[in-house]
Amino acid sequence: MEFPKISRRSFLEAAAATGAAATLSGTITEGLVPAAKAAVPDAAQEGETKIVKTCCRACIHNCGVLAHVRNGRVVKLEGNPEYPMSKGSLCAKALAGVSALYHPNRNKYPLMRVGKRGENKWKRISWKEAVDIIANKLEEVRRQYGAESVLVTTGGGGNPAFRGIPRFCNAFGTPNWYEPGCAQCYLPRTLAYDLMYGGPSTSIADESAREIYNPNTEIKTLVLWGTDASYSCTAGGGRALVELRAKGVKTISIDPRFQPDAAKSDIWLPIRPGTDVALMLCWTRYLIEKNLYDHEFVLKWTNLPYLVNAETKRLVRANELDPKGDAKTFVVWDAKTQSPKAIRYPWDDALDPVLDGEFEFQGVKYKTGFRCLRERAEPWTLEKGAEVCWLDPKKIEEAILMYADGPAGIALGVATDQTPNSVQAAMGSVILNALMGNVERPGALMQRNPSSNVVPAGSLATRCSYLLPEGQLTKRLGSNEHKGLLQWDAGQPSAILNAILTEKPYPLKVWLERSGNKFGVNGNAASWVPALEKMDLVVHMYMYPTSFSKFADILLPAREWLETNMLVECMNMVFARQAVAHVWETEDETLFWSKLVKRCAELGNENCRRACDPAFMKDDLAYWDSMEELLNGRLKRINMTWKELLEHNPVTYMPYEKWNSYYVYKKTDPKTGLPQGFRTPTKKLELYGDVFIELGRTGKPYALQKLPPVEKDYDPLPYYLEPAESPSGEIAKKYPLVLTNGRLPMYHHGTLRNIPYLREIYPVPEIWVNPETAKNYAVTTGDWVWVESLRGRIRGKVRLTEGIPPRIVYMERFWFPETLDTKTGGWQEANVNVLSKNDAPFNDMVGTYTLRGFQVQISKAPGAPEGIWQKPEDFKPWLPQPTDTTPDAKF
Ligand SMILES: Nc1nc2c(c(=O)[nH]1)N[C@H]1C(S)=C(S)[C@@H](COP(=O)(O)OP(=O)(O)OC[C@H]3O[C@@H](n4cnc5c(=O)[nH]c(N)nc54)[C@H](O)[C@@H]3O)O[C@H]1N2
Ligand SMILES: Nc1nc2c(c(=O)[nH]1)N[C@H]1C(S)=C(S)[C@@H](COP(=O)(O)OP(=O)(O)OC[C@H]3O[C@@H](n4cnc5c(=O)[nH]c(N)nc54)[C@H](O)[C@@H]3O)O[C@H]1N2
Ligand code: SF4
Ligand SMILES: [Mo]
Repeated sequence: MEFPKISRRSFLEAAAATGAAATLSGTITEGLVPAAKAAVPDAAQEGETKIVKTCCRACIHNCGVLAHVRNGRVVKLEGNPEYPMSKGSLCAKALAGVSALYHPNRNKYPLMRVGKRGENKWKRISWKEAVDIIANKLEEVRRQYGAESVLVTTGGGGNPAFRGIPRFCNAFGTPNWYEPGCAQCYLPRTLAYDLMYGGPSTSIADESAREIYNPNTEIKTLVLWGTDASYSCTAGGGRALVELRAKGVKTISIDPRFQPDAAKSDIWLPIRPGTDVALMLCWTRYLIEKNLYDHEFVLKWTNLPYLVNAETKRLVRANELDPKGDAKTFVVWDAKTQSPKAIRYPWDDALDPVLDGEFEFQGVKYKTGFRCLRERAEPWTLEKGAEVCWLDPKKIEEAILMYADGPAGIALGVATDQTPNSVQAAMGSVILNALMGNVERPGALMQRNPSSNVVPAGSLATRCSYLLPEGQLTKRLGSNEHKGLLQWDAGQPSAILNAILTEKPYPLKVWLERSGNKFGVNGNAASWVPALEKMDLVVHMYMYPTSFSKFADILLPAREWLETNMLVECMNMVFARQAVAHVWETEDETLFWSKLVKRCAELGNENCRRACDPAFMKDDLAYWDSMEELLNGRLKRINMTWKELLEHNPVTYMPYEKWNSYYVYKKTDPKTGLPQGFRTPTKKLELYGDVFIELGRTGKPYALQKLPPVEKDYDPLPYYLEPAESPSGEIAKKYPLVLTNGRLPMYHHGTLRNIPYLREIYPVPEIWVNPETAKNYAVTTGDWVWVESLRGRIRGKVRLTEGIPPRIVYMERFWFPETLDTKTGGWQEANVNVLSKNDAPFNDMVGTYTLRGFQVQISKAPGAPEGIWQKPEDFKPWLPQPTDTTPDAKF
């Protein structure tokens, strides 16, 4: 097996030969962005070097950084050893920060289109003008078509102030925003863990999974289920895994791709993409059948002994047995009296609850939650699991037995979020963690920790959901059917797309987008082109022009992470990400949304006026004059100001021992004198998901108003859904291979393809093909092939490897910023999202579509796409350049 070879020497030699200091030619986007003006001399060699503590944001983590600054320019980056997760490590994406900051193709000033759309003719405008023009248009369409005709979008992973978008929408009055992650990333897991547990999910890459960073952890086995932390959380989780393995912790990798964490694992299960829930049900069945589960924990701390009405599928409550009974008390089957009995929380020694049973009482049929789960898992023998998942039954069994030897934990990654079976996989992982009692004990991944609350869910301020005007919630596109979206206040991309195209149930007129290249990250990217063309106004806020900018009417220059001030909470500490430099007229987007709310208020938007009113908003204000005002407001929670934080950066807000608390559910609730339990309706783990039925019928616990019920109740237990395009279906005759994707360590989603050093490591997207598969197509390593799905055709460069099983191929998203000047703008040539699918079936609860696990065919292509750069010297025009430093913009 071969992996990409990393050699920097060839590039450096090439750069030296041509003169490492870049020229000022603006060849790539000439016209789109004015050429750079060399107002500041390039990094002077003399002068004192200051070291400034800040935090990285080249991916969704925030690893601590020490920035070396000389004569006002960042000249070097290294890791800050104080950051408890990365401990001084940085990955290639972070080190690219200098190249990104001083990239010649930054968006430098607010620009307004003067030619036709896509003609690439712009005039420079001020920030004040930009805000004024946008606010006027917003108010115009709000009056004419309603606030819901405004769509706002952002990036999921990369956006450091993620909640700024829903906050803006709630203040302005539109229910319609989306980001391409959400139901395709993280929401399925946040939803299942929140409803079933009341705590965070167990992911390493997008949640903290703090137990893996505990130097004294008791964990014995770690299951990496659809996650490759060494690629997706390189400097933090990837680094921690190295230490854990060195200490003897066993790891299991469930992943079709032989990535570094699979290579280092004790057991690798190369699962068929999109079949994870089948494997989870198979594990569940085995643990129950072989009596390996933690009987005591399941009986006392999950809702599985509670009775379910076999007809309504709802948990039985005490007031159903006896009108005087309490609606918040649940019912068990008592073996002593052979009758249903209300059981007081947390336990009643007078009763002898049956865990697994089916009963009839006064003409009503009941089953315990446990019986319902057992029946659901019943068909999933090792053999059946192996057949569906393309695995070896003996290997599956070996993996289950290794997992059963705890304390252990299942870290569920994003892979399962990218098929319509998404929430069910997250439910399955809660069940598997809980069946083994791997909850809040030392060594478990399911843990709850205190928080300073300075950055609610990683963002600088809350979503202010209560601001959305009455009646607007039911207009949110997609979230009436998929009520799990309410947890994030988000709409569903396909429903939004459909509304734009059909103008039903209403038209959308303005699109404000503040991330990179939506064509790189949205499913079935090409389907968005006609939607963009229908818009009256498109605003794109980003650090660089991308393929999306070609459709924009206004371009706004966003700051790179080295230019922003932000609060970062990591375990029991708060760090400051502080601006180390500032180039051109880039601005912090948080402030932009704030100023837009203010301007709309001035133009007569009553809702925006409320959002700016301190008397109404108290300490949840949606408008700030400066970033410092906002940061100071948040820092009140730890009695600090931004200036003070910078002096002490970082601060420890709680001693580690106190923060690192186990068994939170056993702590006494001062109000009741009883153990506080889990944050669920039963205070037990809701492994029988009555909560999901309630969500579908009412929108509870997320909707702030009662919503009409979904057509069909959500299923309270995980079920397996065969991929919509199945290799055993008709479609496989023409498209016989299953395509999937997964992270690359040198890029973050659509970003960083414009960084010379990173493109040298990985210049073009590889398609991994098993040698056995390759025989059918007569292709070998280095050949270019066409990759085609029902939705389109792209090219990829073959890597023959046994690191992907036969009948499966692997490829990542890719676009070529060097071809921005061409008609396509670089997104159509080699981007798996040209192939992926954004129509039904969707996940019932959150609306997930299919990004992984769909059918393709390959055939030999004549060569590489035209005009793309592949050789190190090609990337020369992107070397860091002298830049203009402009004072903060005036809105
Ligand atoms: N086929 C396929 N498609 C996928 C995925 C997949 O695995 N396969 N993954 C999905 C997932 S999990 C996700 S989360 C999405 C991600 O897709 P996106 O959410 O679009 O990607 P991000 O990179 O998170 O986009 C956010 C962008 O914001 C930029 N940014 C950072 N800071 C700032 C700032 O201060 N201001 C502005 N304006 N921009 C800033 C980042 O550089 C980044 O480019 O893609 C999804 N799409
Ligand atoms: N370098 C880098 N780091 C990132 C990001 C990035 O774009 N680049 N994005 C960030 C974001 S937003 C997210 S959500 C996280 C995601 O972080 P992870 O959850 O670790 O995500 P991936 O690497 O996308 O997917 C994990 C693995 O799933 C495998 N896989 C593919 N299909 C299947 C399947 O059907 N079943 C199973 N079990 N496995 C499958 C892939 O081969 C891949 O190795 O990473 C974050 N960190
Ligand atoms: S993993 Fe890499 S890119 Fe992500 S925050 Fe850490 S150093 Fe930066
Ligand atoms: Mo994500």
